Amino acid sequence: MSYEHILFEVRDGVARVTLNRPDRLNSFNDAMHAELRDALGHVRGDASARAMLLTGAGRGFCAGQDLSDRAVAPGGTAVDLGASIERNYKPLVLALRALPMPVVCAVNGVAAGAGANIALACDIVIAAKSASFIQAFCRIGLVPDSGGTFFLPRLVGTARAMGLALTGDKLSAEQAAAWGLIWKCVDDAELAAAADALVAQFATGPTRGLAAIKQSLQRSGANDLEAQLDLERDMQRALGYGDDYREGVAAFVDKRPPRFTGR
Ligand code: T3D
Repeated sequence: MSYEHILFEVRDGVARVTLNRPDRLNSFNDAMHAELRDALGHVRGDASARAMLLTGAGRGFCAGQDLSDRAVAPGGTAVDLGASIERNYKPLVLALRALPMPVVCAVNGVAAGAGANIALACDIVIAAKSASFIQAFCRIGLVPDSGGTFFLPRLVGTARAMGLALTGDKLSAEQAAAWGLIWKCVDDAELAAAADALVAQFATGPTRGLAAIKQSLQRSGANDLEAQLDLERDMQRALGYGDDYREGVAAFVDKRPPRFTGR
């Protein structure tokens, strides 16, 4: 499949996906969803990909659903938004969460509506100082989707989640970092280098171990302590038989940097 609305490459162990409809602030139409789904399928099936970077082209990260596809003439039939979620947004969020590698989101500008929550579905979010997060749904009579009602209260607590979702106020990247909504906020000029450094670190890291960290943290919200201790035991057992653990220990003992293969 050739891509028109995203840029995609896998290089040096890193899959790079750039949302690329800058004149529409990279808002989603069906075609961009289909391309992104296809690209994520490639990432999942490409053993050379050990980390992923998601970002946006131009001045915005993503403004959510392309609303020009949603205007209904008086008397016209409304679009079934549930079908849109089922076909596009839900599989996208689940695919990002399930990728067996760290997914870094570099938020280069405004992230609004589903754009904000797709960023939050990634494992690590770094944002440029000029970026912002807007739960824009309430402004058009909708509920936060793409996991917004799941991620927001878990990341920032109910009070802040309610405030963001009910007002649709713009949250600056600096405030988002201060609240713990995202990992880090950096100067605009430093965003690309900071994101590159992170994905390069992950792409040479113990991939199976990093994937297990991601999965175990994702599952901790639904588990009680004993179930989570069991999960940690099972993951540790599996990882303990892996090449990367052996290499990590050998490198420590030899006082040299490890050479992880991702196995
Ligand atoms: O529908 C379903 O399938 C259900 C799922 C829904 C998921 C959702 O995401 S619903 C929420 C949709 N998104 C929004 O409500 C956000 C709409 N956009 C904005 O509120 C503002 O654009 C921003 C706050 C994001 C940025 O504001 P600003 O002032 O920096 O830029 P702008 O001038 O508003 O936008 C620049 C251009 O992008 C502009 O086009 P123009 O005038 O230059 O030709 C604007 O129309 C376009 N644009 C921005 N967002 C969207 C968009 N075009 C289509 N859809 C958009 N979402």
